[in-house]
Order: sequence, then structure tokens, then C-alpha cells
Amino acid sequence: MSTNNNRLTTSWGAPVGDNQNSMTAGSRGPTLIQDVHLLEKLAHFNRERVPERVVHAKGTGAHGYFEVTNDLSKYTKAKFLSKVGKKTPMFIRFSTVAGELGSADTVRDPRGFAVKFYTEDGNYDLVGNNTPIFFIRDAIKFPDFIHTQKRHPQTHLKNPNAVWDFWSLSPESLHQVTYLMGDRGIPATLRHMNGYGSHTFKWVNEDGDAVWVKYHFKTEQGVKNMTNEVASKLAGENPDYHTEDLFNAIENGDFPAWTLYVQIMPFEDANTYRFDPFDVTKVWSHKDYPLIEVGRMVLDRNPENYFAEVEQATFSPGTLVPGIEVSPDKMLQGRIFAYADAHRYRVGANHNALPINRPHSEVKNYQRDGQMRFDGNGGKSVYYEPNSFGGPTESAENKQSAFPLTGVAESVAYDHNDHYTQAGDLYRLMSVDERTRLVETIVGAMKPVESDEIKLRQIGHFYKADPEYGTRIAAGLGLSIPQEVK
Ligand code: HDE
Repeated sequence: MSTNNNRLTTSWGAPVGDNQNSMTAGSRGPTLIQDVHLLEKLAHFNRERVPERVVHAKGTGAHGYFEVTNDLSKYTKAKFLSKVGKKTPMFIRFSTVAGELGSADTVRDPRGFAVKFYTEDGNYDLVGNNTPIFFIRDAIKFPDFIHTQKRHPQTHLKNPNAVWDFWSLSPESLHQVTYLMGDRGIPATLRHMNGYGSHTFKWVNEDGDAVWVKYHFKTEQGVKNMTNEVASKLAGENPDYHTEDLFNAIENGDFPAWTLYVQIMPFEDANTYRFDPFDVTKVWSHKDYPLIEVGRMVLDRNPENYFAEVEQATFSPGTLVPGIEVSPDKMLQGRIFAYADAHRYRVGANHNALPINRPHSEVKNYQRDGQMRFDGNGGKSVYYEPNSFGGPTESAENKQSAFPLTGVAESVAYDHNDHYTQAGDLYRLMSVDERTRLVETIVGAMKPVESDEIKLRQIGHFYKADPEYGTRIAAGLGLSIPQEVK
């Protein structure tokens, strides 16, 4: 009778007799196919990896809570924001954008800042970055943009020609390029950077009145950045530096926190604002719409298991709760499709039932079956609607708010095309030293570009943002300002 009360088992729970030796015909003989433990062990091992995220593959996460510090219920009926002192559990995943799962943390790249709030009304996902803007403003360009950030189809090497060719042909990227090539392009740690929803979202209150909002998570640790030199050294010596820093800080009880603010724009202002407030390559002036405090996010618990809680976490801008809706921002609209589609492909149709993604509120619907349905699948309860058997029904007060529409349906760009003022403002906001580091970083990044045509096109954009900006980049590249932009 086995005395081992810590028995190793197969995935079907049968005790394993020998985990050191395959079953063979004699000590030298061929392996027997009936060694089902061996077969299962090898076969499961082949299936341990799920597809990595096509962007934001390298990341790390932490659990925590969000506490309301300012009652903004006059603007939104979102229950988790309804009362000062109200606490909501949350999970965050930080990430880089372009690198693969095993790439270095300390690269020059935006950082993903994806927050899942497990609210009493279902999950709310705020899937942002550490930058308030983005490179493009129409979802249709995203696959092409990401192709330029990834590897050349022949050499499998990163390709600065593609990066700068795309950016020089997409002037809307200039603002985010300036932000990315500036000091904040490499955060010192994940704790010393801000987070942003980037897009414009819609808040709706109990009376159905709507306002437009932009989210700002201000780090309470203070913004600290990393120089190119330190970043390159760490990328070699400790490619998981940011991951390790966050884990150790929380493990040591040094819980990082952010204060969440919103900018609030009255609904009607969107029609008259000096540029399109839904264009995610632009920021709203804080003079026009000052920051209003909402609450605090504190990270106080590390994941128990990376794969279960970080790799399987699925965030989507379409994971919304009553009181929070999307704006017509073309990037945000595209993301609503893309994320849930990515999750169904990468994790499976029932990804929202996984522990890390499962809401803390009750899930009641008529969705059944699908791969890996491990949650009882609704049992014998009624499985269609409408029905006469007391199944769950809609609650009309939770419909998305109605809003007026204008215009002709067509493939068309935003009609505001000033891509230079805000990029120039950002350059002029920088200190002398920051500008010098910015110019050095851009010159270093553009030097490998083979085509002078691409370089000159991009220099033209820098010059239009600010003549000094363009002139310094041109000098660094040994080129002159194109006549047509002077
Ligand atoms: Fe993403 N993005 N994205 N993105 N994104 C993904 O979803 C996409 C954009 C962001 O930690 C993917 O699960 C499109 C802006 C974060 O799991 C994918 C467009 C912002 C994360 C996807 C954008 C983001 C992602 C990859 C253009 C900041 C990681 C796998 C319309 C506001 C979330 C996945 C995590 C991940 C699509 C642009 C942030 C492919 C189509 C803008 C933080 O679905």
C-alpha cells in the first residue's frame, strides 16, 4: 500500500509509477507506445505555448485596487466611480509594443498600460499606453504600421528604412515620434511612468447626459527615464529589468501607485473645438480642459503564476460598463473589433471565463459550448431568449446612450490636418538638454536609413514643427533643409 501522500499523477489523476525511466523492451530495447505517461508528458510539452500577442508580446502584470477619491457621479453612472472611498479590485499588464515575448524591457518603445477593473457591473478594461497620443489615427493603417516596427520579411532584421519611410509618409505620426524619441521613450522602471487612455471616451450619467473624457494616470513615484546608454547596457545584461523591478518592489511591500485624473469636455464642444477631439494623435490643452482627480490605483499583489495571470489576461477597449462608452475615434472603433478577435484566436472563445478574466460580478447569458467550456456551461438552465422560463432578460436602462449622427458614409480622413503645431509645442516645451538628447536619439535612429529621399522627407516634417528642430536633425545627418519646406 503506497505510503506516498504526495503522489505525482497524470493529468487524468492516475498515480505515476516511474517519472525517471521510459517503458522499454528490456533496458536497451525500443520504447513501448503503451507508456502513456511518457506520451502525455511529451505531447503536452509541445502544446505549452499559446500564440504570443501580435503586438505587446513582452509584458508583466500585477494585481491591486482602485479607490475613488472624488465623486464624479454627476458625469458618469459607472458604479465603481460612484462614491468616495469605494474600492474596486483591478489587474494591470504593462508591456512593450514591438518586441517578441523574449525581447528586452529597456527598448525605446511605448509601454502598454492595460487595466482591468473587476467592477460590480462587470469588467471595465482601460487599455492604454504610457503616451497620451498615438502614431496614427485610423485603424486601417495599424497592420502596416506594426509591420514596419517588426522584422524585414527577408532578413528577419529590424528595418529602420521601413520605420522612417512609413513615418515620413504619415505626417500624423510626428507628435508621437517626438514623444517616443524624447526622454520618456525609455522609462526608468514601469513604476516611474504615467499611463493614459489616449483616446477620447464618453461618460454618461443617470440622466443620459454625456461628456467626453480623456484619462491620465499620474505616477506617484514621479516620472523617471532611462538614457540610451543605460538602456542598451541593461538590454544585454538584464533584458527583464523592468519585469524584475516591478515584481521585487511589490514583493518588498513598496507598492507603486498612480493617481487617476480625467479631462472632461462638454458634449457640444466636440463640434467646435479647434481640431478633432477624437483624433488620437492630438492632446487636449489642459488650459481648456483641466485635470480633475478621480481616484488612486495601488498595485499590491504579484501574480502567483505568470502564464495563468499575465499571458492569459485578455483586455479589450470594448469591455465596458454602464456609464462608460466609446467615442467615434476611428482608432478606438477599430480596436473594439481587433482585441476580442485576438483573444478568441490566441486564448479561445471562452477566454472571459478564465480566472484572471472572469468578472467578479455574476455572468448570466445564453452563450453555450465552445472550446474548453469548464464552468458548467449553464447547466440545464434555459438556453435561449425570449423564453417563458425566467431566463435573464435585458435591462433597458443599460442600453448604450443614443447620439445624433451627421455626414455621408465614405472612406475619408479627419478634416483637421495640422500635424505640426502640437509636435512643435512638445519640442518647445523641452529643456535645452532634453532637446539635445532628442536630436541625438533621432539622428542615431535615422543614420542607418539608406535613402536620402526618406530622410529629407522626414526632416521636412521636423522643420515644419519647429525650424530649429528640423535644422538640428538635418545637421546631424549631414543634409540640408529641403527647399520646398523653407
Ligand atoms: Fe493595441 N492591440 N491596437 N493599441 N494594444 C493589442 O490585442 C490594435 C493601440 C495596446 O496587455 C492586441 O491582445 C489595433 C493603441 C495594449 O494584453 C491587438 C490598433 C493603444 C495592448 C491590438 C491598436 C494600444 C494591445 C495584440 C489600432 C493605446 C496589450 C494582442 C486601431 C491606446 C494589452 C491583443 C495586453 C494589444 C490591436 C492601437 C494599446 C492586436 C487594431 C492606440 C496596451 O488586438
